Amino acid sequence: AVSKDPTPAASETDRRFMAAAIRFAMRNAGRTATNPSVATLIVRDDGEGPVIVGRGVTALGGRPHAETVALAEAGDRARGATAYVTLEPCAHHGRTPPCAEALVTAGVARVVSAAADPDPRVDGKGHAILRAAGLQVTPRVMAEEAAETMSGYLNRHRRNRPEVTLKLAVSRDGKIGIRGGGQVKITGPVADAQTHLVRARHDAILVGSGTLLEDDPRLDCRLPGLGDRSPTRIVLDPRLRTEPGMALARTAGDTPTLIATFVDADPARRAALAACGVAFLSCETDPDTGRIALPEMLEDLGAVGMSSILVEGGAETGASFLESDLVDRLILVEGDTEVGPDGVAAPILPSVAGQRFRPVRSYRFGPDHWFEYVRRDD
Ligand code: AOF
Ligand code: ZN
Repeated sequence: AVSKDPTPAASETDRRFMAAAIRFAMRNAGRTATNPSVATLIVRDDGEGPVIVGRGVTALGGRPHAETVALAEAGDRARGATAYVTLEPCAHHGRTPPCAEALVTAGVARVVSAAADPDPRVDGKGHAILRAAGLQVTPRVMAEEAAETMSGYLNRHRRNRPEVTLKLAVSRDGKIGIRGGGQVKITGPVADAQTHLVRARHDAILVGSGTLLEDDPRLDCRLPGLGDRSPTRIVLDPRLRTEPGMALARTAGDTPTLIATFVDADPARRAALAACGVAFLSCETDPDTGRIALPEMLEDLGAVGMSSILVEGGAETGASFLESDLVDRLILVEGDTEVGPDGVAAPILPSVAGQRFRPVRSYRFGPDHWFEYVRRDD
């Protein structure tokens, strides 16, 4: 007797539905921490071609999981169906029983999955539960594309720290701002809207205290359709120069705000800011530079479940992440403006970024050029 192949190859149809699931997963990207945003499609074929009978994406805040939502929608029609999941179904008991068990109970016949789950509570155990119950499992279908949708989550498990994206708007003459502060407009409205979308997909936005003191920014993101959740705002402020009257402190009751500072920073200032709702992260000093020790700080942020941080300014902050080799992704937006001799030089330019980073995509937004890169070793 020939036993059934436990790992049937992926078909063109499989890839088509997985691609749809991966796009669907983006819907809640950045809003499911500490969980990744995962999508599930339940597909059945009653002889007239495959039909989606249930779909789910990880809910805001991380629960319920995608499978739970999709199975509820499919109901009885899940029996004998194929489930497309962008991440291996979980194997642990959380607020609900494991998703792998739920798929078995619902009578799903086959599971096609994309990314492997590095969470030690899962890590192969989800697929094992499915196989032990007699389901067919086809793993690693479009794994790379799925990994893109949860790169922060995967990074946190791999490197034990959040993924760091450095984003800089650079003028035609290589400047990111003007000395002494004051806002200079480098990019146009389309690129700026895209920046807000990128912010929304991160757990936190980080700036140095210099940027804060010069610009007094709010660093929130208000985009129609995305609700009113803004990522945590983090300020690198070793000597605690942030003042309680600044926009960031005044809005700390609405948007989580975290100041990374030295342990011995001014206790009175600290108390005043804490009264506004600001939280603190006590940091170690890098013995070489006298600055905040970034690897340790990131490890602490990873330990509280942060998966992705967008570093947005200024030049010195960007340079210190680059020098410490902590930049996993780089976004450079080249505007069609000139700042002139009073400008602050960008810590990295589009013309040389390709030497250190691998270009992955680029767009044109009106007059601006948007370039995205990832680490060479990824
Ligand atoms: C799934 N489907 O949609 C997601 C999964 O805190 P908990 O109990 O929600 O568990 C978090 C873990 O669940 C997370 O580390 C990852 O392993 C998995 N995420 N799993 O089956 C989903 N978001
Ligand atoms: Zn689950």
